Amino acid sequence: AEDGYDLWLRYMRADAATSARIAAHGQVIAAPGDSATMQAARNELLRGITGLTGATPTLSNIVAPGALWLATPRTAPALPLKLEGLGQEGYAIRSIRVEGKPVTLIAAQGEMGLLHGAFHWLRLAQSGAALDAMDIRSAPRIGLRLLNHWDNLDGTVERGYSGSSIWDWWRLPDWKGPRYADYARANASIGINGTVLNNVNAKSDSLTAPYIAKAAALADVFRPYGIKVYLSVKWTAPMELDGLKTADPLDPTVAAWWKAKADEIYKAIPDFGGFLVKANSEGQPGPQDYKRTHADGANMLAAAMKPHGGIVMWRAFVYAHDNPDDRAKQAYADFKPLDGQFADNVIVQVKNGAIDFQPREPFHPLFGAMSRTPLMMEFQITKEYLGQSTHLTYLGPLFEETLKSDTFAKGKGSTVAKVIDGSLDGHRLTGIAGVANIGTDRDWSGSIFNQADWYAFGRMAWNPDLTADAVAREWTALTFTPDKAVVEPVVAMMMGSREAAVDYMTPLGLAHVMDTGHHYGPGPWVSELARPEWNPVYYHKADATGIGFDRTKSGSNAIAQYAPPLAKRFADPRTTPERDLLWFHHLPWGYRLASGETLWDGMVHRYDRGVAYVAGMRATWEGLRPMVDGERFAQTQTFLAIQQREAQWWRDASIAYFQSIARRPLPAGAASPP
Ligand code: GCW
Repeated sequence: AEDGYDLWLRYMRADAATSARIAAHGQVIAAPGDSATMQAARNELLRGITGLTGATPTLSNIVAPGALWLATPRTAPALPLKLEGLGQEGYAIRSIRVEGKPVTLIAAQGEMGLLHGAFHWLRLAQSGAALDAMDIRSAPRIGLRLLNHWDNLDGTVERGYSGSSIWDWWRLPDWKGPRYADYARANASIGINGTVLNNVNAKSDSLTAPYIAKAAALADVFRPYGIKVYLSVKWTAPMELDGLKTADPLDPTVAAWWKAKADEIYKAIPDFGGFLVKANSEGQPGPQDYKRTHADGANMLAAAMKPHGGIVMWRAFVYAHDNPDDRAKQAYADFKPLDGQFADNVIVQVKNGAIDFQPREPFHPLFGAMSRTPLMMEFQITKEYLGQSTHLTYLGPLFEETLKSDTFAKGKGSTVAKVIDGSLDGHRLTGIAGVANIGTDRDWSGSIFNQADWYAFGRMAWNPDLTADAVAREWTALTFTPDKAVVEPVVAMMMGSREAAVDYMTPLGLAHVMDTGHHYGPGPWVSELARPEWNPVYYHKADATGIGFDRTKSGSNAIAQYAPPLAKRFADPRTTPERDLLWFHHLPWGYRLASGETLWDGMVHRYDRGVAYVAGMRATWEGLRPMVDGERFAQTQTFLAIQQREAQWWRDASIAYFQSIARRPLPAGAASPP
């Protein structure tokens, strides 16, 4: 449909050649088995092949020529390929011959692997790829690949820009609308295997019997697709729900309460995933209120989960007290000393960016610093600081940049990806979370292009080595058409779009200059808020002498939280990557950038460059009018116009404000002043 509801699973009628190819390899589906997962795999193949070719394939238990054959060692004991190392979710796809006739075998150790393999095959079919001579093996590199919904029980979504929560709490558990299964299909198609249903700013109600029953109903819908349900919990729930006098994690009555609660949940949801906890952060209660540590708190919950195989994801996004010095240092200060103290079913969830999901931050210094603790990555898919629903700012490059960042924890090549996939320190509990951008909008994500961020998160969670470019290509082919005339320009737009947002919002390592509360437009002048680290002026520190946050020895010395080779690099503005310059240094307005221009002139040029990029995207999109259907064309066209207006607003407001401090003229060639 043209409204975006089908996401990247559109299965529109393919051109004659592609359609013939798909039919040749998928006119018979041999996928024996009655389980709900096998039904899901068969139904998806039926839906996909029928949509793409216009002809419905036949289902068969016999492997006929031209068949797609889905098999596990249980249904086919003598499979002609090795499945070792693929785990329960991985799969192999291979073109083979059965009695001399071509057959496509999708094989896996278990049915969940077959479902993922079916989605992979459909992805190739839909994007017009060759379907003969296939030889693919794929298994996820990261164990927990989760969405975090910041959905409140009243139907609102914190930092949600695409309507209300898709969880219809009021009519659950009885009414399970079709959207839930479509949500599960979309997630399974990109390898997501779990979802935290409610906001980390949690309400105790989510742990009451009625809500457990509602969560159980959702878990029932998601189970065939391999998606487990998790809940965010509020630290003081035992006090709020059952009148306990304390929430001290070392108090036996508190531990007993959580144990009973865990037992109750597992009775309703036998494969419940576990808890996510935001504690002692932004006003949320936590173990520190009782003079206990984050480890004391996490381990107490972990003990309640343990008998059931559940886990605890404990967030490291903490800033509970004033940080007159440097808020970026607190997570490391609180957590690094706890390395080695967490139970084996606890994983610490570290936000991408020591401040907060900025358009650009250097990787969080906790990655690489806690070798005895499994750490999971928390990305934000919803674009709180990147233009929210309307700006086209593809997040693939942001994810890739962070995952590829080298922590130097164990020498060169100790990338963030290797920290979180467990390979650097030999952890078996591994995970990655994305704060969802999903809501009740027809297109789920607030815009067609925001769907790409959900897609990219899933694909890169499965394989953190995928490039943003490759993922954008896939997504564009599936979402619009495999036609190069569309794919090339759209991918080109997407790939530069995040850098453009950095340019017009926070060039050269600036951060957190968005206006207060909503975080939408510019507000670098804001200075009057109660806590120092709520104010943008705290982050850019612009004054008559220069601009930037000194995180070297002469400043907060946050650089000391990085491994020595990096700390050394960041100590000197000359060896600091220019993209992070003002994150680490306070520099004179006349400081010379690598280009030879002054810092002030370079800032202005970047603001201008960001605006110009958006103008370029608009022009590119106009050229695609004949090739994109009306509704999706019009939405993007309008949103790009909004983005251009707002990039200009960002540029004008930022320059006017900083110029009032720097007292320097605009450089030659700059766009004229507002
Ligand atoms: O990014 C900030 C948001 C808050 C959010 C918090 C967090 C859920 O502005 O809305 O609260 O981070 O991640 O806990």
